[in-house]
Amino acid sequence: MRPNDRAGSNLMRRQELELLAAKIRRNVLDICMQRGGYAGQGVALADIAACLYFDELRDDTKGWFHDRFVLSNGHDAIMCYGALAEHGSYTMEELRTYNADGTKVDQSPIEGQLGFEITAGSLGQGPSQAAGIAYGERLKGSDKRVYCLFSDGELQEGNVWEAAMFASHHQLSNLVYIIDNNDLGATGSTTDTLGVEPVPEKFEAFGFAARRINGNNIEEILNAFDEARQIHDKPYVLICDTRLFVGIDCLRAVLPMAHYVAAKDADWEAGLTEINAKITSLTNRL
Ligand SMILES: Cc1ncc(C[n+]2csc(CCOP(=O)(O)OP(=O)(O)O)c2C)c(N)n1
Ligand SMILES: [Mg+2]
Repeated sequence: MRPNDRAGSNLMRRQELELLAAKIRRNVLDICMQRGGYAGQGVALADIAACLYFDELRDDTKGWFHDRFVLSNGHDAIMCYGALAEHGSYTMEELRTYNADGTKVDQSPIEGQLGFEITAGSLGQGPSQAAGIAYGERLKGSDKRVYCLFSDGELQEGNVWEAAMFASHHQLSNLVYIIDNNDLGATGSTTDTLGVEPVPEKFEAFGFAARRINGNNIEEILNAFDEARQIHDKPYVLICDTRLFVGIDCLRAVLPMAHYVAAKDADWEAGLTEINAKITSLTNRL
């Protein structure tokens, strides 16, 4: 699907994406309830994933994407798995081996695994690699756009700021950084451990066009991607404010706001019941 090519109104486009986001949330729970995983991030990022995979990234002729997506914070692979299941490039059966011994569905993916451009897990690497890829695409004269998701925890890594300097110096307008700005790192709030704010102003000072949005508002996400495509002389950064488990209220109410959450079977079941009801009501609305 190409951006803005969808038949129907903007309202229809938004409603379809809301349904896809709900299905991604369901897939994330289904995958994580087997033996744990980064469900809080996957659920929170579902709206961004729906807009990215099903609206913004253009298709190629082989059933894959023309544009390139670089995941930097490997643990957010769960968001990609949830979306790629809807895309049809992974089956749920395969994905349910996530986090199992010997699985090919790693919690932090490796380069070459379907859907993943780089080996992620050592944080802070994606923004530089994505900037290099964007620079390379431009040297080749290609029109491919490069999108890189990384986290507020990664903003604490110096490498990210070297990449920002490089991207801006080379006016890489084919590069879009997407930041999961959830005020959370490995051991607690980034505000408390090593503050990263004000994020937009910092990137603007490095020469980026920056937009801060609610990462769970589909309209705001689509508008930002539209805006990014209109900019031709600098890279773009989309700062998405999110919080773990947004979109599944019962899990938000009972689970701790922590980098890795161990939920009980009853929590997973309650989350699935809530999201399945939402999927039914969003389907009926279309
Ligand atoms: C280079 C590097 N340093 C430290 C770590 C250990 N680590 C794993 S997760 C994490 C916190 C990451 O913050 P963020 O990605 O914002 O976490 P989230 O909000 O998704 O829970 C850290 C420091 C790492 N993986 N890589
Ligand atoms: Mg974080």
